[in-house]
Amino acid sequence: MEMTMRWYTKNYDTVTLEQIRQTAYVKGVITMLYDKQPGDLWTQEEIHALKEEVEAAGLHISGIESVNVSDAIKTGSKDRDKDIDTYIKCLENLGKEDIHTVCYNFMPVFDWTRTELARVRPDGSTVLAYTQEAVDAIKPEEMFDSIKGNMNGSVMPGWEPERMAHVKELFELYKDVDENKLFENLVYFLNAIMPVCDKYNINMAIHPDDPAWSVFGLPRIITNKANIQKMLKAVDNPHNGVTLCTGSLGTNLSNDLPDLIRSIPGRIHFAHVRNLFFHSPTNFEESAHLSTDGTFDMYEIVKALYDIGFDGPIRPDHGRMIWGEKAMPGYGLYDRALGAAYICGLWESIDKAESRDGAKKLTY
Ligand code: DNO
Repeated sequence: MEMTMRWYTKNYDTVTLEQIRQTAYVKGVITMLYDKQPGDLWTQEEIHALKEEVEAAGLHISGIESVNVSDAIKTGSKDRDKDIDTYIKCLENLGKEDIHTVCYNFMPVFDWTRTELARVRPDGSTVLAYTQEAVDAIKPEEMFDSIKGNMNGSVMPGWEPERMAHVKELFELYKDVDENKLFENLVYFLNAIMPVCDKYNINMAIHPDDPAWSVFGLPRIITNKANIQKMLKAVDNPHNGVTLCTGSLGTNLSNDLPDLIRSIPGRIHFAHVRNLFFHSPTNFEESAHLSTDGTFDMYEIVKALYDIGFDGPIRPDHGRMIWGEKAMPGYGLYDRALGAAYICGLWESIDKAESRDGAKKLTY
């Protein structure tokens, strides 16, 4: 595995490349052209400039999160082929710049959904949190207004104000799209992009739906082992893979994360590793990464990734806001750096224990 950290580019992130560079065990960043809307072309020059900036700081681009997929592609409307052509050109330009991991999602309207961005934990840190009761009590178009006060001046991915201003119209676009239709549209999209992925060796890593169930009646299709396996089988190409996001798939307590990881060897191209603390199955908050602070057994999760020979980029996911930091909720420096150190510690100890038995070599 390669430890990485997400970086939202200098105009949008409070965290600098220099700070990431000094987080000794982080060698690469996960980034994107943050000004781009779904359906926009990413030119090779723009990608090259981003790459040079990252490399000048002594890091490299380990992957893109995300090249977002347009609503026309997700709904299968008449513009989808045009948008797929543009998407293919983006992939081609990324491939030419030697970038080989691309995260994306196929969630309708909202990307991830949280009902609170600054819930206070017993130790005074603040975290993102979700209760189903809060979602049930609100109209989708009120969602953005209810959380925007805690965004710390940031533009959160998937919650761009311009997009959120049109939530009602977005719901209208999806009114005839059920789970089957959404799945068919995903397969259509994947089949169309696989040739360019084969040509440039690009691993597509779909991000699971977060939370892993339907919100506001919208269809959700990447929520558990069965439907992930179905998606991988429908387009059975090694470049069609997943982002194993523990904090998203783990929202559904019936998902056995280590078992899910072990069930799809070779198809996990990117990993987001974080922990959640549950008050009830539908009321959870994002804890520190350590097993003892949340509900998941992080050792077993990292061990499963190790055992399947995972060698892609991994990143600590949302961190708590600690030590007075003001940053994009979930994306401060301090707690993500602690999370990255912890995951590296787990990895090293697993690796040493295995190597004593003559099994595997240190891979990071
Ligand atoms: C939230 C992120 C998601 C993720 C997208 C991938 O913090 O994990 O926004 O980047 O779903 O396209």
